[in-house]
Amino acid sequence: MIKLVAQICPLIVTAILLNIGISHAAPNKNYAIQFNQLGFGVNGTKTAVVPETDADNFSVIERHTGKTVFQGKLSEAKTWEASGDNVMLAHFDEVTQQGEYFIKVDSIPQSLPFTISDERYNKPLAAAIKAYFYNRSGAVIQKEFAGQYARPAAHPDTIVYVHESAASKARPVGTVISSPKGWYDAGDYNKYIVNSNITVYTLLAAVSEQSNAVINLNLNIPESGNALPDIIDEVMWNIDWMLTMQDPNDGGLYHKLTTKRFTGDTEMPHKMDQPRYLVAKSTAASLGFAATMAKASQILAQYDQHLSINSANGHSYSQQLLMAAKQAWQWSLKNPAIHYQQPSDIHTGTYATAGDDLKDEWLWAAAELFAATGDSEYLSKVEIPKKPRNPEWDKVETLALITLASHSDTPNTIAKEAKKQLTALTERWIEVGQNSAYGLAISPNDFVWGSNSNMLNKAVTLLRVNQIINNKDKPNSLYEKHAIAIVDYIFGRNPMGISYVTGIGQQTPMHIHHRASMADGIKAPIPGFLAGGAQPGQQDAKDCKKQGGIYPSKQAAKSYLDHDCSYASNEIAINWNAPLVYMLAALVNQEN
Ligand SMILES: [Ca+2]
Ligand SMILES: [Ca+2]
Repeated sequence: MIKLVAQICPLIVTAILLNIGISHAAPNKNYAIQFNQLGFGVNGTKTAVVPETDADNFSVIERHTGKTVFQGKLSEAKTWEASGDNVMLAHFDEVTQQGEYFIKVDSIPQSLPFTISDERYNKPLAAAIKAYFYNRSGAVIQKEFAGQYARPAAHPDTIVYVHESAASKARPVGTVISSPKGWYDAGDYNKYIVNSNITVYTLLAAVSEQSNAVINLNLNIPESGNALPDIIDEVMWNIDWMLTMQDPNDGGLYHKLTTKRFTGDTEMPHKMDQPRYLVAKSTAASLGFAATMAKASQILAQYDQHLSINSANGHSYSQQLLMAAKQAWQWSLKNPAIHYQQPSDIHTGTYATAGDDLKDEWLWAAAELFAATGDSEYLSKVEIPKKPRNPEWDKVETLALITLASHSDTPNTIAKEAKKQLTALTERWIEVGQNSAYGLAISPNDFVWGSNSNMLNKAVTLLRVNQIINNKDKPNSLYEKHAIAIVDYIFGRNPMGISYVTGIGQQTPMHIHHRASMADGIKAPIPGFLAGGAQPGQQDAKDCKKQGGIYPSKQAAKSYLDHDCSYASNEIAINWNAPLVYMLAALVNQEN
């Protein structure tokens, strides 16, 4: 991350609309009627956004017969603060016949076609997980698994140098360490622990909470056909690397493994050979690692029979993870507030928590270690925050609250307060959604760097909190409605009229800021990546202008540029794809 700073043969129709790798045009402003480009589930909510018009009604028309199958009244026009647009909503839940349709409103060009069908999300889910495979460091990306995106192995990281900022008695400056595997963090080729923590954690939450959708998925990766679910194989590619980032001498975590500068803007990874360094230990990296490995130890325990045993002490893989978590916690107790500070000769991403009291990281590690061990000592100093926030790499208290509220052994007073705060947080979002012109629980201030992921984290949180505070058999439909509406936003119900995931949808990003996609000479970007999304900072606007990339608007929800110059709106990142995976898995479970 550069942030320094039909009854008409529905299967065929679906196959056409979901086809990965067909050529896509750039977003077309003529598609004024916006909706989820993957279509709608047979029994699901169906909403389209229509620009303000004098017309009162809209029609849903069957594409192949031209027959009007439904007529409805448009909602009253309202302004969406995030885009400045006046829009009306068209609801057509009543249309439940599988098929291909379009929407017609007088005086507005007819909409793109869409399908009504189930099983819309199976292929997108597999693609969103497979994206991690393409970002593997140290792996040959073979043709049989990657087709045209095959490439040689790169960044083996078997020779990595201890940077001055990370030097210790046992590992002085220049000590050579082997730190292989892991995923490239984003559009760049570096690897960062803080961002790996929330990414792995979120993917593991999907494995445990949406298991039916992901456990049997064949991702067509080298480990397909072994004894482990492919999603576990993929996540372990990064966990194995993360374990090498822990100093065995004291349990602390190095913050990152990077070159000194961002390199190779338009070079394939295997052309890069600049030296790489382990840089500075930090408390945020160590506590987040403790939380993530404690979670991983619980979820991977059921697979221990297929995983390696430590020959020195006989510990199973999951026991090794828990030990690593405890050692990171112990290091943090001795080093409670070491914020990452960028050394003067290092210029890669910071993931710095300066100005952050790390209370949320402490809470997260405590909650997960308690859940993994049952040892209430971890909760002795726990304070439940009054204003929990939407999860992000540097805001993790809500993840802790969900664990504390759902664990059966959590002391009553803590569980009760956690539930109370989670309820207050999510009810505020639902209120926004109920009053929104777009029908979305999205506020203008959600348009931060990586806004698409920010919104998907809201959706994930809505579903997870719904499971906790509402009866599992009778979930609160507003929680589900607004979680799903956010997925609609991602796939096209947005002012850009774009499906923000590469290769998935009818109008998709073609020029993501992702080095391999930029350098491989292939027109279509590597599929399954979520673009960062609109955000009004437009930090790259000057540089992009020189390259012919002009933002269409200063409005928050339109501050998106499908140009590879746009690291501020069109980069990809491992933590951004993770809540996408979670939501797609949840929807696969719902529709299949
Ligand atoms: Ca497998
Ligand atoms: Ca924090």
